[in-house]
Amino acid sequence: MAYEIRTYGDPVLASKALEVTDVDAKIIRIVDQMFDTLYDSESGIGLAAPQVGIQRQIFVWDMGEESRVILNPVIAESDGEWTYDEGCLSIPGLYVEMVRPKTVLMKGRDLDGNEVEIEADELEARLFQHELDHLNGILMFDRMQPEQRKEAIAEYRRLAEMADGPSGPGAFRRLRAD
Ligand code: QAP
Ligand code: CO
Repeated sequence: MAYEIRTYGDPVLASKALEVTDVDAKIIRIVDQMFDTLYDSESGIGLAAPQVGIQRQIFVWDMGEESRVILNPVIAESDGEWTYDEGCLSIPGLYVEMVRPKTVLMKGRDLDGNEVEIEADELEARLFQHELDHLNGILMFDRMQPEQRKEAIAEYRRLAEMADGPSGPGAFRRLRAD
């Protein structure tokens, strides 16, 4: 069963996720439901647990090849610069050009509890950095300069209003976002 995706303004998106200490049945179930949520979403390629209201260091991704999951990820190394129009399932409709490192080395654990190391560049490296930010309560807005941030939030509010109408779920977001 899919979870509901939390959107900008929901306090869980600004909170830090806790480490996963053991991979029990509950964690497996959460991961399964995160995949259901990712595949139900329109064109999502990555999803972090806080985006579905769960404060655990877990994210899932699928760039069209296979379903992947990582627990307790850290970025051990990063290098270069790459510009990309970044989007987020929790900020639907908004894409903002952001510069971040081009290549990363991510370390974490898989569902068997084994250590994993993944080297990535460009889109996949961007996905890892973006999802890792979610686990630290960081959204794209937090990575912008004050001017760009003000504009991006205003633009997102316009989009949310168009999507939901003035008394729809967007009203909640507008209140929380202040
Ligand atoms: C994170 O993002 C990411 O606005 C994953 O209306 C960011 O899956 C990976 C999405 C940058 C690589 C580069 C966004 C879907 C999906 C939207 C996503 C939308 C519908 C975003
Ligand atoms: Co996101």
